Amino acid sequence: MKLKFITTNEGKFSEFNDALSGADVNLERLNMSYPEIQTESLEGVIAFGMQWLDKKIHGPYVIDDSGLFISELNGFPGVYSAFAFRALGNAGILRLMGGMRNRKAIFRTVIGLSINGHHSTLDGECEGTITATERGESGFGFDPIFRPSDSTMTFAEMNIGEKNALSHRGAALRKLKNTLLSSPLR
Ligand code: ITT
Repeated sequence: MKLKFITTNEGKFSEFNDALSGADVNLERLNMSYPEIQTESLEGVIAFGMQWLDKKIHGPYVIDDSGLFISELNGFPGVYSAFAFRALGNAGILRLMGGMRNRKAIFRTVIGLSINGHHSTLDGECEGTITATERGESGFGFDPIFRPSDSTMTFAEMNIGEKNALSHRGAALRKLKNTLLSSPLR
C-alpha cells in the first residue's frame, strides 16, 4: 500500500523506512508542514494536525510529533522541542543544564495514522540521560546529547537500526507496523 509521510524532517523519514521494511508499504515523503497548535500534549498536536491534513491529503498518510522532556527543566522543551532546538541547539540545552546533577530525560513520539478517514495513534517513549557533552555524528536533533538507559552510546553514536531498537520512535513504529499489517483497510 502507498503511504504518505508528511514531514519536514529527513531523519525521521529514514527511521520510518528502516522500521517499516517488511510491512508491505511504499512510503513516500511529502516535505510540507502543518499547523502545530500550542498545547501541552503531543497527542493534541497530532489530532489537530490530522483534522487539518484530512482536507488536503488524498489517500493514507502518517505524521509524527516528538519531544524531549527533561526532568530538571519540568519537562522542557517537550512540545516546544522544535522551537528549542532552533533557538538553543544542543549547546544551549547543555548550558541550561550546567551544574545539574539530575540529568534524566524522556523522549516521546506520537504517530498519527489516517486511512480512509479512520485515525489511530501509536506512541512510544525512551528513558535516558542528557550527556555532559555532545557525542556522535549520526541522526539528527538532540541525538548527540541523549543516551538511552540501556546503552553506553548516545543516539548519535548509533546507526539507524540500533537507534530504532531502543528509541521512542522505534517503539511507536513497531506498533505502526503491526497496525498496518493487520489493518482491514489496506
Ligand atoms: P516534522 O515536520 O515531522 O514536524 P520536526 O523536526 O519539526 O519535523 P518535531 O516537531 O516532532 O519534528 O520535533 C521536535 C524537535 O525534536 C526537532 O527539533 C527534532 O530535531 C527533535 N527530535 C525529534 N525526534 C528526535 C529524535 O529521535 N532524536 C533527536 N531529536 C529529535
